[in-house]
Amino acid sequence: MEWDICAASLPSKFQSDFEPMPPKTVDCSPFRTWFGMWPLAACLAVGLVPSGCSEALAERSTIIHVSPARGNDSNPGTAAAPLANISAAVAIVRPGDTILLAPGLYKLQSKRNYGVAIRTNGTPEAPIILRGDGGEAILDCSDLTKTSTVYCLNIEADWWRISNIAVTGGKQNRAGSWVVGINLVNASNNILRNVRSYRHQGPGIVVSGASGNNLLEDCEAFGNFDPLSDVPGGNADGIQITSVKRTQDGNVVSRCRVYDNSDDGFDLWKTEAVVTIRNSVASRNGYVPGTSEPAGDGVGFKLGVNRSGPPHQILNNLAVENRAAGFDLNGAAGKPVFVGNIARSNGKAGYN
Ligand SMILES: [Ca+2]
Ligand SMILES: [Ca+2]
Repeated sequence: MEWDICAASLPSKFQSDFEPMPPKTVDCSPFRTWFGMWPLAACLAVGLVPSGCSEALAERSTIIHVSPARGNDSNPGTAAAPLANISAAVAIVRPGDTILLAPGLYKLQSKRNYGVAIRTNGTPEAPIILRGDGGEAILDCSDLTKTSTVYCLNIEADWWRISNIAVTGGKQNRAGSWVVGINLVNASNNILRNVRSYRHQGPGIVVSGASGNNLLEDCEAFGNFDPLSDVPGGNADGIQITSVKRTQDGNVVSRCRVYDNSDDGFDLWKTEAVVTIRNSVASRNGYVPGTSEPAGDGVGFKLGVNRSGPPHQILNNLAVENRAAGFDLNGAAGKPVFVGNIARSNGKAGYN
C-alpha cells in the first residue's frame, strides 16, 4: 500500500554497481502502533514523525519511476503513478535511491543551459542509480533554446550509476556557441554504462575539471558535428577527457565506440591526470557525418597536449579509417603506455 513505506523492503547497500543486496527490513512498529492506518505523508505533513521511524526514513531507499507516456510530475513517482520528467526525479533523489526510466523519448524542455542537471551526490555505500528500465530511455535535447552554452545532460555530482540511456540532438542556437551531449564536470566515482550520445552540434561526452575515477563502459558517441563553431566541425569529438586536473587519476574508458564525429574520436586535450582507454574503437572521424567531406581534426586517439606527462594507458584499441592519424601524441609531454593497439587505413600515420 502506498502509505506503508516503513513496511517496505529497504535495500540500502549494493553488492555490485547495479545489483541490490538482499533487502533490509527496518522495524517501524512504533510508527504503526501510534498512527495505525495514517498515511505517512500525512504524518510528515503535521510533523509527527516518531523516533522509531525517523531512522528508517534516513536510511530509506526509494525507487522513483518516470514515464514520458504515462507520467505526471504531480504524481508520487510510483510504478502505478510515475513522474513525467527526469528533472522532477533528480530534484527529489537521495543517496541510495534508484530512478527507473521507462523506455521511450524524453523531450527535454528548459530555458536554462542544461536539459537535466544532476547535482545530488550519492555515497560509496549508497550510490544513486539512473537507468532505462527494460529498454533505452532517449533524452532528446533538440528543444533546448539557450543561445550560449547547452549541456544536454549535465552531471556535477559523485557516485552515480547511469545506464541504458541515450542523449541526442543538442543544437548550437547561435554561431560560436558550445554544446555538449553528456557533460561530467567536477564529478567523480561515477559509472556510465551502455550510454549513447549522438548527433549533437558539439562533443558527445566530455569529462573535465576535478573529475576522477569515472568509468565509461560500453558507450557510443557518433555523428556529432558542430557546423556553427569558429572552425566548423572543429569541436565535436566523440569523447573528450579534457582539462582534468593532475590529482584526478582513474578515469577509464572501456569498450566504447566513437565514430563519424567531425573532429576527433577520443581527445585528452590538456588533461594532466592518467586516463585509461581500453578495448575501444575510433573510426571515420574527421568528416561531416555521413559524407566524405573533411571537417575537424580527424584523429582517432588524440593523447595530448599536456605539461606533466601523465602516462595514459592506451590498451587494446583499434583506430581505423580516421581522416588523420590513428593515434597522435599531439604534444603530450610524457609517454603513454601503448599495448595491443591496431591502426589501419587512417589518412595519416597510424602512430604520430
Ligand atoms: Ca579540433
Ligand atoms: Ca578535438
